[in-house]
Amino acid sequence: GLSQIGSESDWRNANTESFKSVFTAGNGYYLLYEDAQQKQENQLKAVRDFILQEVDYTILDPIVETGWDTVLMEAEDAGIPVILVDRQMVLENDELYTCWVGSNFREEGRTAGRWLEDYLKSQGRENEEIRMVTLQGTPESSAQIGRTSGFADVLSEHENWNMLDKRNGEFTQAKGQEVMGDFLKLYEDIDVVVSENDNMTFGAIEAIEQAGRSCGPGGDIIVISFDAVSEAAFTYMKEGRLHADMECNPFLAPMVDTIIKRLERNETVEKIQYVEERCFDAFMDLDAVMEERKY
Ligand code: GYE
Repeated sequence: GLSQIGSESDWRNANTESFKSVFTAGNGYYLLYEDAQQKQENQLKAVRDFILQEVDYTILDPIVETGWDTVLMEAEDAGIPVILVDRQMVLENDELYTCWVGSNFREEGRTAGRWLEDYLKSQGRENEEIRMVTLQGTPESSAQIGRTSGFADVLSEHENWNMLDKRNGEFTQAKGQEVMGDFLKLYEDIDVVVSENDNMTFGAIEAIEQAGRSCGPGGDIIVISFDAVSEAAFTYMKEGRLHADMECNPFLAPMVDTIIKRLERNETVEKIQYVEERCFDAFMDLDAVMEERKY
C-alpha cells in the first residue's frame, strides 16, 4: 500500500510515476495506491484501509511531521512494516517505522544560502543590503521546515541580508504566483526570492514578469528554487529567467524496492537513507548536465 500526498507539483508527479513504474505486477508487486489530496486525515484512513486489506508493506509519505503515533501503533499491532519516503515524522518512538528514504532538506536550504553567498560575492554585492522574501511550502512539512531552517542557518551569518517576509505558497504554481504578486505590491526593491519548490517558482516568475520586472541573470530579481525538475526548471535557467535550483531527487521507488527485497530475506536495512543531490545554476553547461543526469 502506498499513501501518496497528492499531485501538487511536478516533483510529486515524478515521484508517483517512480512508484507506479517500479511496483508493477511484472516486478512481483500488487500496488494499492491512495492519493490523499493534501489531507492528513485521508492518509490516516489509507493506512487503516491497508491494515484491513492485510498488505505486506505500507509505504507512507507523511504530509506533515506530527500526528502519526496512533496509526503507526495500529500498523505495528497488525505486524505491517511501514516504510517512510520523502518527508519525515516526529514520533515518540522511532521504532514505529522500519526506515526512511528521502532528501536532506535542511542541507538543501543551506546549499541555497551558500550559493547566494558566493553569487553575491561574485557580483561585488556582499556588503549591500539584500532584501529577500520566501515562498514557503506546505506548513509543517519536512520539506518546508528543512528548507526554511537550512536557509536561515546561512541568513543568520549575514547582518545585511534582510528577510522581509515568508508566506505559504502551498507548493503550487497558482499559489506561488498569487503570493509573489502580493509581495511585489507590498515591498519595493526585492532583491532575492527564495522559493521552496519549482512550481511556486514558475508561478513567481509569471508574477514578476507580469509586474514588468525581470528575474534571472541580467534581470533585477534573483530567484532561487528547489527540486530542479526536468525539464521545466532547466529550461527556465537556460532562458536566463531563473538563477539557481537545488536538486531534489523524486525517484525513490528503486530504493524502496531494494529495501523490501532485503526485508523479505530477513536482512537489516539502514534506518535513514539520504539520496545524493546537487546544486545547479544558470551559469553551468546545463545541456551537458541534462545529458548525464538520470532524470
Ligand atoms: O519539493 C515539492 C513537493 O516533499 C520534497 O513536495 C517534497 C516536496 C517537493 O510538492 O515540489
